[in-house]
Amino acid sequence: MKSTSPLTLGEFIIDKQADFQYSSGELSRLLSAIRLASKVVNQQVNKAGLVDIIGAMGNQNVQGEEQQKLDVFANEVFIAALNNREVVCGIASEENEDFIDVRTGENSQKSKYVVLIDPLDGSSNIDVNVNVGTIFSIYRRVSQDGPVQLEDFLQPGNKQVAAGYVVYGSSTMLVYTTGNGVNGFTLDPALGVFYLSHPNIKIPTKGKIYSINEGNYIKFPQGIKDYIKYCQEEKEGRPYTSRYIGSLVADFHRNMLKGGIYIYPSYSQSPKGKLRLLYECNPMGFLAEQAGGKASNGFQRILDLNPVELHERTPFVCGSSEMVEKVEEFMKNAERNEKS
Ligand code: AHM
Ligand code: MG
Repeated sequence: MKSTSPLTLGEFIIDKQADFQYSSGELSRLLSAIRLASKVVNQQVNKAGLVDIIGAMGNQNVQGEEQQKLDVFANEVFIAALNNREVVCGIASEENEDFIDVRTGENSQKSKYVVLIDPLDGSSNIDVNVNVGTIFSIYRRVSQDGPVQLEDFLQPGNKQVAAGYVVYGSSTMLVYTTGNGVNGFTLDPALGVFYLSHPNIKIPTKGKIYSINEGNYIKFPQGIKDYIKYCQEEKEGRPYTSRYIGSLVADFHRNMLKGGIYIYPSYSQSPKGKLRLLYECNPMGFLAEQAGGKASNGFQRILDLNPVELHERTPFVCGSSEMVEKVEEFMKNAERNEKS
């Protein structure tokens, strides 16, 4: 008799292992390590208001931004989980200046995978009890044996083997792809088990939500200003609804389920925007495409960009395919008008 009990993430990972030809189970073990680390971080995020773990530590991360205690904690937990279980040969984190060679044990020396993580994205939201998230991106190393090299991490997003995020929200979810669609799992906090709650997620081709920090309007490129005005016009099903949490994971998650667009454009002081290509945009871009959506820098597909440094930034437009195409149209028109 077929079981009617919900599928757990652990069971799902094992079931899907067969999708990979010649799979050694290494990717499954890697995903299991991420699952474990996310539960540990989830516990602390939930306790953020209770224990004295929040608040600025007084040091800054490599981007010169203030680091919160929970960022440090999440960073350590993810690195330790991946390292101790010997499931990767290298890790790069948004919180660390350099990548880490983790080939300490026999298995990690043999491992072919590297992981890039943003351990706690949207961390300025912690103090006010608003959603935060973890983002991860997995590649096969390109260098041969021996210590991992920078080139193992500087791969275009279209080479990702898997990517996903954890959203620590009103409930905690882990959403990931291995290139065969997107699946979402909700954590039962009493049992500490993730259950498959959102199988084969598809982002609607069109939506009614636009998510952008409109306070920076004056600094945006003309194409983005024009698109915002378009969203606000009373015409053909518009105006759209504006929703911006300021937590990429949460904004992306909502837009993926409901249909919408997330934009972090370039702005006058920062021609490459704010978000990091490797830790934020590539994994979200991979998920968006796997759910039937799109991700762009306004002109080009995010996943085709060739990274030149670990912490590089890029403008980011991501979500429902028709909405992303519309932004690209506005960007192209504005560029054409500026030239003429
Ligand atoms: P972080 O990695 O330092 O937390 O920054 C990334 C976050 C995103 O989650 C969010 O969408 C964006 O920064 C918000 O930035 P802003 O406050 O400039 O709108
Ligand atoms: Mg981040």
